[in-house]
Amino acid sequence: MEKCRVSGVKKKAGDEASNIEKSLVIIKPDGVKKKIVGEIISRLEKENFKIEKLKMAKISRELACKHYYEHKDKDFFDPLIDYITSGPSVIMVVSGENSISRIRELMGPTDSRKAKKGTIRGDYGVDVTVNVIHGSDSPESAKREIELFFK
Ligand code: RTP
Ligand code: MG
Repeated sequence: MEKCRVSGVKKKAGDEASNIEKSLVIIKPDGVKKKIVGEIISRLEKENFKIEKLKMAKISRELACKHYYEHKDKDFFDPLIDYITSGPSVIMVVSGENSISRIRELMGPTDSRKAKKGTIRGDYGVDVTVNVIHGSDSPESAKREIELFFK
């Protein structure tokens, strides 16, 4: 009998390029207070991202410190923890093609004052601290953060 020739199996167009990633996205307390939760989710969905998990919670100081552990020695750490725990946030697992870098593009840079109009931070952020949204910055961070918030 003729052997199956795996190399002869045709893949669907675009299969090679597929890189579906999961990202942890947080609509921070200022975003919830401004009533732009729907607007932000809509922007993600219009870019064909899938909302896999979603919950609303006031992040505890303990969880916030774990999440932002990499910044623990920075001057802005205490104000950052005060800000992220100041009210309810919306916490999501979002998936899609190259979602990590593409979501960070939609967000805009950390400093809202430097973010272009049309980005989430450019349209709704206040400054370098109060900036509406968090998105994972690497596959390793995404895995760690998703386990932290959705264990
Ligand atoms: P995020 O982690 O929240 O997605 O933000 P990011 O990657 O754009 O920025 P990162 O450097 O990781 O900083 C985390 C959050 O800390 C606050 N921050 N304040 N100089 C400051 O006062 C300062 N720098 C950063 C922001 O809320 C930033 O999103
Ligand atoms: Mg970050």
